[in-house]
Amino acid sequence: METKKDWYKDAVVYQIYPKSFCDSNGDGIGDFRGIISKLDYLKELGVNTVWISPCYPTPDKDNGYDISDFDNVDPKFGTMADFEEMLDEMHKRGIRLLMDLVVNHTSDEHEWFKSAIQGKDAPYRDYYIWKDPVNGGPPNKWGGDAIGGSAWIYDEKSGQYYLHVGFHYQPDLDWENPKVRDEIANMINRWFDRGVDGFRCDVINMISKDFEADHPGDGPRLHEFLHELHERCFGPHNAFTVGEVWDLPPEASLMLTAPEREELTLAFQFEHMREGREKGLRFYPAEFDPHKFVATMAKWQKGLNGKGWNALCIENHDQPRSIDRFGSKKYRRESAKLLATLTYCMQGTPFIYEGQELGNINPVFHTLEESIDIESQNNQEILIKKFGVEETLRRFSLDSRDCGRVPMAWDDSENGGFTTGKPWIKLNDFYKEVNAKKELEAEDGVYGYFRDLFKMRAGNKTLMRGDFELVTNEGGAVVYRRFLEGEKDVYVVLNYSDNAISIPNPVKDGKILLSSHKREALTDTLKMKPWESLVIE
Ligand code: TEU
Ligand code: CA
Repeated sequence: METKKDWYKDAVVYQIYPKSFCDSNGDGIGDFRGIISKLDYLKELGVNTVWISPCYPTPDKDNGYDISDFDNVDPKFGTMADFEEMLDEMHKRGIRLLMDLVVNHTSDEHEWFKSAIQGKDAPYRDYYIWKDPVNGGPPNKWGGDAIGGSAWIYDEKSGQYYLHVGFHYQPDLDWENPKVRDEIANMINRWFDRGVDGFRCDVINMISKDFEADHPGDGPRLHEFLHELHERCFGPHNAFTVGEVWDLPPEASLMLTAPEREELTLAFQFEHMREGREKGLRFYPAEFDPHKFVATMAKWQKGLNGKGWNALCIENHDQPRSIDRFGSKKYRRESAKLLATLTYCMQGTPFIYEGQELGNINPVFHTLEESIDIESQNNQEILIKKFGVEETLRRFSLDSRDCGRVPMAWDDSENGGFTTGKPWIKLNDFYKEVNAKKELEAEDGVYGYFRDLFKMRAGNKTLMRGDFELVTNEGGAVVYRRFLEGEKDVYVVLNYSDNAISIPNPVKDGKILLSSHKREALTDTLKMKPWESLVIE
């Protein structure tokens, strides 16, 4: 597909978690043919790019983020021919595809690791990170996935430790080894040869490590390794890449993404996702302050302005639903619309997670077994010890990664139209109220508002390229301005609260571009209903 440079600035990205999106063959697992059946639904929404979470062969301990073969697709999703048909059907609709690049580690069932663990001289041994014991124990104090555990696993056979900064079944690849870098670069180019358009890069700042540092990641050769990938893979294919990196300030993020760096195109910033959690910690809810949330997003708008580009994201497969965290279940549709208007009218590339366009909300975990994700399992014991089972279940229903992984509901039929079989994970308890059919039919449905928002946005140069200025951010009132030389200013006016409030109209003789409450006229003082959104120029 012909792609102009900087096409990422015009992208509207929709993340598909393939296991939970749409099952076409009744095995209870989403698949490529299921995705093909929903491409018109995505096109109509205004999506022109899809990020698909990993669909490579995997033992599925981390739902595909533990890869056992980089060069194939997992048979549960279909055949390579099905994948290629899906990609072709996307391209026919002007939809590009970003694959999930998970190359900091492999599954411990990857053939490389199965060989490496055979002994010090085994083939592929040096593809992984092995260290001798230090003072009879792990080489350093890095923590692993089990709370309080080590990131190092002792291998009796060789008397050495190997590293996993992720979960225990995800041994880290040794990027210091040029053979590893060759393997990965060649694999990436094989996916480009199949026609994919770019990659979301999983925990990519972990690929370089300083073993003396307190934490893994952001090591001394990170930029060198990324620049090498740009030279060998991303640049020649004019690819769109977005890095998953945590806890970087804007200036550090720019070191990864400023165009002149020739490393990544964008990097997710997750600082705003920490609001409403004690020290940003999952499962430890705290008072949510909407104005702090907005202020953090505004900080990133300023931080990257003119030098980089934001990835605008409030949901993904690791996060609970944004309405539960940052919105209001009492005002479900209104708050879904407000959060979308707040986020996607800012400067950057929108990323929507499957179901967000429906105003989806968290399921309820009634038993500990229902939340199957390893992060829930790893934290279960300590949470029960601290808070008991009931409170642990409440916290799972607030913040487990499974909150966003229960299947998409397409209608209110059995299994929400996701599958005719037994779904691999529980359904959302609310699928009869929140499903695509209902949202498409409702005159105030969330899907229609997202569609109108993206259409309005795509036709407005100020929103697509303009700069950002926060005007008001208190007492429930949020007002920001987008501005571009030679174009009309655009104002986003939001009532981010449960109360009716008045906000001075920032535009004289303005025109309504978008209204969550189908407002027809503007007045000097805008009497805003709870969670009402307005876009004016
Ligand atoms: O996520 C890494 C990561 O940052 C999250 O796991 C986060 O640390 C955690 O959810 C905070 O509570 C990526 C993938 O998005 C995730 O799904 C994988 O499990 C992980 O890497 C390992 O590949
Ligand atoms: Ca299936």
